[in-house]
Amino acid sequence: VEASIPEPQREAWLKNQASAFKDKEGFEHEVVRHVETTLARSLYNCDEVAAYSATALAFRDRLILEWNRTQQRQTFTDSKRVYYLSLEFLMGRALDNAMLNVKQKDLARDGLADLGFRIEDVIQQEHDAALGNGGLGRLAACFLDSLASLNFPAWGYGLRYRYGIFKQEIIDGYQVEVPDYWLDFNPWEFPRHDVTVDIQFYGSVQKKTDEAGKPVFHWDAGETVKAVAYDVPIPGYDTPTTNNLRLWSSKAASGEFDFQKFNSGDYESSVADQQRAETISAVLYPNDNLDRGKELRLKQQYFWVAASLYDIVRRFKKTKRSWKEFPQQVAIQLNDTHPTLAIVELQRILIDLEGLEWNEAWDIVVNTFGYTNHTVLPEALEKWSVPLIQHLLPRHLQIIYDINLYFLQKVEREFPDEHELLREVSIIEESQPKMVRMAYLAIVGSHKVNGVAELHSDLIKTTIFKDFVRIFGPDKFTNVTNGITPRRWLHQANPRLSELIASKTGGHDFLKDLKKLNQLEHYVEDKEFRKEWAEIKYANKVRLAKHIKASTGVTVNPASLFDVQVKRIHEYKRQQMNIFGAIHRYLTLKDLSPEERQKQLPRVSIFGGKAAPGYWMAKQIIHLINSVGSVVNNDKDIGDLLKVVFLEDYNVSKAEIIIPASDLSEHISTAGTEASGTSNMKFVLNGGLIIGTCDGANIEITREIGEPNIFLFGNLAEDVEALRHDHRYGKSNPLDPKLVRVFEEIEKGTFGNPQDFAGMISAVREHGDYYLVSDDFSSYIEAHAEVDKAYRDQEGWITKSITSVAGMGFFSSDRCIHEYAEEIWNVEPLKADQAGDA
Ligand code: GPW
Repeated sequence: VEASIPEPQREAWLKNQASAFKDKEGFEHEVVRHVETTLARSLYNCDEVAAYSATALAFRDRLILEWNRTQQRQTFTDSKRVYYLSLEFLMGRALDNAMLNVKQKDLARDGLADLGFRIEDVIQQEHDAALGNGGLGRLAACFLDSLASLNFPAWGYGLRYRYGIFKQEIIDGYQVEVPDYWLDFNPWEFPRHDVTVDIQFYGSVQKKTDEAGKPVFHWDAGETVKAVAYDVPIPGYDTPTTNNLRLWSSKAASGEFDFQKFNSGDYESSVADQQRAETISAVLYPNDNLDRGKELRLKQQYFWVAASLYDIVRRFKKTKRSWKEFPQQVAIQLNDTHPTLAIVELQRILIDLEGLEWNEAWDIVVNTFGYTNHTVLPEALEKWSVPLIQHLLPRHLQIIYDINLYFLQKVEREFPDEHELLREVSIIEESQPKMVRMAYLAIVGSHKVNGVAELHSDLIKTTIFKDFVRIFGPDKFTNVTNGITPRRWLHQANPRLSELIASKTGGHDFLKDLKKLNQLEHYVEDKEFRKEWAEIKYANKVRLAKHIKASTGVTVNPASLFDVQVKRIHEYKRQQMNIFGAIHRYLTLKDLSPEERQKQLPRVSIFGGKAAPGYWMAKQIIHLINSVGSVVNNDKDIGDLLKVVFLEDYNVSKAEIIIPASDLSEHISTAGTEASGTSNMKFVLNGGLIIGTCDGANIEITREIGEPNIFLFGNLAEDVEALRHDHRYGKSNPLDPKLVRVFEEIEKGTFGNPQDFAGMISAVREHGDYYLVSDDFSSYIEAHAEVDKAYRDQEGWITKSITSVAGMGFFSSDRCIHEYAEEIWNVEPLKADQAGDA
């Protein structure tokens, strides 16, 4: 490529190559230049927003240079690329992360100070990029950080939603949803108006025959929409790699709008066409762990998958390789079943557009894809109705039927007498209407299927996918326990703790090799170290207390035990059990004499999380938490002994304040329901202890940090089925009197109109207690008593805290990415010299 450019031109280019700022002066120069030119402002009207904007632009310029070099190197080395397809990327803020990853934060702090700004205030001006719901979206973001930090040639593909997850406001104790329009000013994306793909929908399929008499299928589109690429640079930590996250935005294929219609006076429909196209990428669906089967969602999925595959195939074709080499060049990971249509789309490209034989194409497809499952909850398993797919994607439905036919033929050959089995494993559910089971399609079309924690991966093999283990053999199924990036979740969120750890483990290498944390074991008894450790936690609690005061008006004492549950509100995550427990604590305190009361340990119960707008029970839980808060927080008998706060609009940037400040966090899902959980890892990495059930990654955390350092309680996954059965047939144990009293107090109206909370109570008492709150309540309360006891022994608590952090090396997302690379993708990172160090 380079040789094709004439020498004098090359010289002119190289002489004028852009370069990144190298020192504080260079940085200040860039900031002032952006303020004065890009933003058209000056010294006299540069507020914090403008300072943020200019700083972001200065860093963006820097990233894009690295981005360009990275893309050139990856093309030049022609190595296999990983493509991570996810409908959600919950990135949070980018500036702080960019400054830390390129190791220029100190320089930026000094430079901004010279210009009259505090870096913390500047960082705070950024709007979160909140293109995700919860754990699944944040996992994708952590994986991008690790892929770049490990020098893997990797791309993320997603949708550029105009509206991310809604902003949550709490008004009179109720959740109110406000749209999150975040694109007003976003310096982190690069529109690529030249990178577009036309995406078809609807229409019909014509079957013809070619010269050789072979049938060929032609899909005549009923509607075409344009996908436009927006690229977001993803810098690695202390690496030359800056990878790409490509987000697709939809617009009308015919340009602005239909002038024909416009000129003939039909303004409205010409605008309507344009708006219909733009609607596809307009909003993120705000459901976590729930499939609602909406047509627009299916349109989003196909739009994104088709644009991404077109892009991937186009890149592959430039290498001029034969099709059978495709899986040696391309690995595509499906983040849950949301991108499963990619399997069908690639098969369609290969047989309909490229003319490959079915079997040859299917081998390529299966060897290209890997599928990650993130849930066993039946209501979250995606199914699309056959009539809907028939209408929207007629050719794809035919291909799905063919995939199913060949698959069922294989099953019939191998299990000739098991007629039930065919119905059980069919990709098509024979219901009314018929439904396409996307998880089954994803399994059949991938070479590896993984769960996200050991228990979860075992569960999928023995429950929802057990027949597929028999059909494909156990080797197709594997586990990759989730992880988190220590860069954002320790170094960025908790800089003082990161410095302290660095001072004892030989610098910041632990951020790239988290197993190095185990060296902290040598300092467990070190007095100075322990003191500093405790001081850092306290300072983080002071910071959170300020935030609580500012956002809720409640004053909390930082010397109290901070007990935190922040995550999406869901019955399976059991925030209702937590608030019932808090009520129990309140009633117990009220029972005591004033003298006895003063001997109790002060606590703050901190909640945060969004409820899906249509999830009535989740909203009721939020309302109860707020109602309990307004009673407890104003009770003179109680004072500092108990505060209950609900922090509004929990998101990534708030997590960065909350997580480092927790003493105890709650991961209390019904055993077997939380696939992994990842905030559990973040809390422990920041020196907080956890109270939790034997569920998801809690089990592996226990193994790594040791039983004495975690407060486990509750029934086991293996007992859940029998307990539910007992509830259904009225054979359960009577309710714990403590829980009875909590219910009575709610029903008396102590926390406002009992009618408002009747559903939560009857779910437990009358409707089968599906999430086993009554079965786990006693042991939950006992575990909290253990927590109180342990916290009173501050020295013992600090020992647990340090020992736990020392054991957390396993939970880096870098370890996950290595496992995916080795077991599923068969890719290697670029070596240091290839990656650009040379
Ligand atoms: F239902 N998860 C999530 F599996 O955050 F698709 N949203 C979702 O819609 C789903 C899963 C889905 C979460 C799991 O609940 C959590 O346990 C896990 O740690 C996380 O995905 C990442 O694997």
